[in-house]
Amino acid sequence: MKLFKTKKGNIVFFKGNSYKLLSKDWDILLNNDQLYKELIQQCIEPNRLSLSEKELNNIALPPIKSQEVWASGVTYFKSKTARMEESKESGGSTFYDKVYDAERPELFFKSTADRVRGPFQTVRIRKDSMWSVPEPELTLVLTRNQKLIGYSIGNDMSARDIEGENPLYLPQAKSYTGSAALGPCILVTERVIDPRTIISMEIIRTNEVIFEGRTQVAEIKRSFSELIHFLFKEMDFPNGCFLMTGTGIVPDENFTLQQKDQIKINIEGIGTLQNEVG
Ligand code: DO4
Ligand code: MG
Repeated sequence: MKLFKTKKGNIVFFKGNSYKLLSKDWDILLNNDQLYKELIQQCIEPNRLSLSEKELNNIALPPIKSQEVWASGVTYFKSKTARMEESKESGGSTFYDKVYDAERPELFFKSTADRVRGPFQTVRIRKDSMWSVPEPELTLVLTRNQKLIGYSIGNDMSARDIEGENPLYLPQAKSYTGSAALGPCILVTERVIDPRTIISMEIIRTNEVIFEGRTQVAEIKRSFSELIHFLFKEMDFPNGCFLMTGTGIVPDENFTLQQKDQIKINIEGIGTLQNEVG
C-alpha cells in the first residue's frame, strides 16, 4: 500500500482505493514498527475517498517531517567506476574501490527535512558547480528501532566536479538546499522489495528526452540490513530516518544538468518522482 502526505492530510492508496487516515502526525506514523498493520485497519469504508493515484501524486508533499536523510555511497559497481574516473586526477580514486570492497559501507548525511524537495518541486544545482547530476536511489524508511517499514524514491543531487576535486569536499558536493528530493509516497510493505525491481530515470530538456538509464535493485552490492546496521551503530534517530541506497545510474561524463531540466525517476511499485531543476 502507498502512504501519501498531502495537502489534504495523510492518505493511503490500497487496492485501487484511497483512504483518509485518522492518524495526523507524520512523525508518529513513521515511527510505528507495525505501520502496515495499522494502515490496513484504517482502510475501511467510512474513511474512503474518491482520489485516484494520479490525483494523489499531484497533491503529494515531501513524505517527511522531522526525519534526517542519510545516503549510502558506492553500492553499485557503476558508481564505483564513475567516481574513480572523476577523481583520478586528484588522486582520490583509490578510495572508491577500497570502500566498494570494505566491510564498512560509505554512509553520509544528506539532508535535514526542511531542505528536502517533494514531487514537482524544484531541485537545485549549486551555482559553483559546472558538473551536476541527479542520482536516482531506492530509499529505505526506517523507524527509531531500525525497522524497515517502507520504501520511497530519492534523488541524491550531486556536484560531481566538487566531489571529484577532492573526496573531502563530499559534504559540499552532496548537501545543500534543494539537493535531496523524496516522494511521491512511501510504499509501506511487510515484504522485502523484489530484487528484480527496476529503477529508471529520464531527463527531459525542452520536451526532448536527453538521458535515459535503468538499473535494478539486485545490482546493489550491500544488503539493506548491513547498511541499516552501520547507520544505527553509533547514532540514534528519535524520529526514524530515510536512507538512500546509492545510485546505479550515472550519465556520461559530458552530461551536466541545466536549469529547467525535468528529472523523472521511476521505481516499479512505488511510482514516479518528478522534479524540475530550478
Ligand atoms: O562517494 C561518493 C558518493 C556516492 C554516492 O552518492 C552513490 O554512490 O550514490
Ligand atoms: Mg548517491
